Amino acid sequence: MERLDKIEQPNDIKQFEEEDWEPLAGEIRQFLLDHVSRTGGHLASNLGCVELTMALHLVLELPRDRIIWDVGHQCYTHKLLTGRKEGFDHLRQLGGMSGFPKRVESDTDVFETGHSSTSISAAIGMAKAGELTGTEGTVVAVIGDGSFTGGLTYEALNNLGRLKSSCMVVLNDNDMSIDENVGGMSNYLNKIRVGQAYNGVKSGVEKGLLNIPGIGEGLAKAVKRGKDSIKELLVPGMFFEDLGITYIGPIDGHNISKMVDTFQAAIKLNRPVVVHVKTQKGRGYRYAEKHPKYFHGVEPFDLKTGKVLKKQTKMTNTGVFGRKLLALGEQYPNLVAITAAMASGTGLEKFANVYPARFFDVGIAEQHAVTFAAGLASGGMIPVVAVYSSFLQRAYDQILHDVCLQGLHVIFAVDRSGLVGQDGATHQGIFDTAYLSHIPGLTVIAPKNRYELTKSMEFAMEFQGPVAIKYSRGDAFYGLKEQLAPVEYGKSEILFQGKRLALLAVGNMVEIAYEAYERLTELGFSITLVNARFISPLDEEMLKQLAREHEIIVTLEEHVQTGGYGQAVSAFYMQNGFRGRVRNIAIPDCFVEHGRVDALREKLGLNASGVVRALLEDLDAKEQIQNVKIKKEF
Ligand SMILES: Cc1ncc(C[n+]2csc(CCOP(=O)(O)OP(=O)(O)O)c2C)c(N)n1
Repeated sequence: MERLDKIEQPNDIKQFEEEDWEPLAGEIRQFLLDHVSRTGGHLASNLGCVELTMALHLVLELPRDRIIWDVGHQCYTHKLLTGRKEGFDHLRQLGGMSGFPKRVESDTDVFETGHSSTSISAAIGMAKAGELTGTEGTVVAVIGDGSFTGGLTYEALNNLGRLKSSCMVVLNDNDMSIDENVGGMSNYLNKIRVGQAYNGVKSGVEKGLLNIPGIGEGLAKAVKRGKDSIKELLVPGMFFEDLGITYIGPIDGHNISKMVDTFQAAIKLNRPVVVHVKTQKGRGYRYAEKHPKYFHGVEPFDLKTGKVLKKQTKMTNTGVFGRKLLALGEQYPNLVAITAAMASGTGLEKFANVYPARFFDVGIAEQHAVTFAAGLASGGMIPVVAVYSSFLQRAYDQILHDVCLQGLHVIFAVDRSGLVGQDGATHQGIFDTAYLSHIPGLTVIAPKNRYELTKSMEFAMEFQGPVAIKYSRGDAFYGLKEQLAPVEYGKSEILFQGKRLALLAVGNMVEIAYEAYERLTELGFSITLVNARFISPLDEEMLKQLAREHEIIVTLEEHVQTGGYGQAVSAFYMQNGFRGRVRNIAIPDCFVEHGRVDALREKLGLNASGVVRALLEDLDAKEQIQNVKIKKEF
């Protein structure tokens, strides 16, 4: 890696002559493949934007100029070009380098992202702040065509045309979201790319803009006037032009010199510009080119075969959900399924194949997905909205105002609830109880294992009102199969009856609680173990019963403390005069960084050892605590 090794800090790329650019791109690709195949991470998107990132780094002066990476999963080359090569050895591991832009890592990571479609809004804000404070520097938003389906993008474009701030939006169009990209805008971009007629016009427009030195506002206007005289449908990027944003493109996103020229010219315009760049997802690695979906985010894999090293032996919760939904689809002809660009991630692919007319991928548009579901429910359908917990955050008002206020029968399948691991703070699903459980009329269920997940889905289909079912990432829990009380509205489940201490666990934490229960039983303690199951409404009857029979109540959940199940239980006991002790084991109110879930749990005291220690403290079992310390691991 003779060239890449010479890059130690931002702007070092500028030392290379044009003939070195392509070989450097090759070295970067090789580096990414070597490392991501070992650590796992986002691969296909990063392979696709190597040249694009290089061109930006060649044109811009960092950190004076600022790049905002939409979603941020494609920032690996940016990290390499800003001197963070070593960080790739511990990419996405606890304490290691993040897979997303992080301000603490570098002053060239100017804005943190993870959820899509935020970059243009943030870029306009930065550009405006620059104008107001007299701070120099170009602001660039890099956004993919998938992220371009998110509503915030249009709010931003609408505002950009009006504010007229100098801001360059690079539309990185690889014709893919994670799955195939969908929707009218995707079709529109596609037409620009492939239409013969457009290309003729395009080259004229490009020449006009790019080949005349010192292009100014006047020229841009002249070009636009020229375009206005051509039928709108024949002009590339008319949509943007009409919003007051200059459109340039599409250009080849693997041709570095072309991009360098274009970016330079676009920046000189000193006004809002969209540069439409066409790239290939997975470029340079044949398996990723062929299966960009699979290589969007991957676990460690064998470079030679492209096969993931760790075999999935058990079914995931997502798989259980997907399979059950398929069965319910047959039983309920009015069941419809909705995803916001995560058909494979949420396990809806099977349903989509069998019931294409009842499946809707709305793009990265969680807010629309929820209100669209509200409309479907009003029209007599039973919509199931399958969304990751952290992405559903942005649809809070739609859940409250459009679904729950009207008591509509919409089912929210809240996937990736709890810690998700290596994607880090933006993706951890640790706020959902807080943003869901206080909404009047919304029933919130957290099933303990795979069997209960399917039973909860059956319950939700029959329940006349909004229901959210939350379940975690990764392997489904197969244990406690025999303990399966029928899912009854608002009822928790007492799994084992003991005395003195009752442990109430939520969802995926029942597995951990069960492990802790078994350890304590081995140590001679008899405690009560409860599966909370319903987070909202609380099972007040059961809480009262537990209070009569126990001195200590402990709640356990993979969720932040504030707004969690534990806090609701504590509040209930306080208001009802419980004289015993209540302890909440939860995540402190903080953002949880990246790392493997087991490592994060250990750190947060949310694994079986941590829970046992906490319970022994509550039981005042000093001697055993010593043992736990010495043994460390159970
Ligand atoms: C609000 C939100 N919903 C869903 C996602 C999950 N997600 C991550 S990347 C991605 C696809 C983005 O596609 P695109 O912007 O075209 O980038 P590409 O990966 O193709 O380069 C999706 C849906 C997200 N990050 N944020």
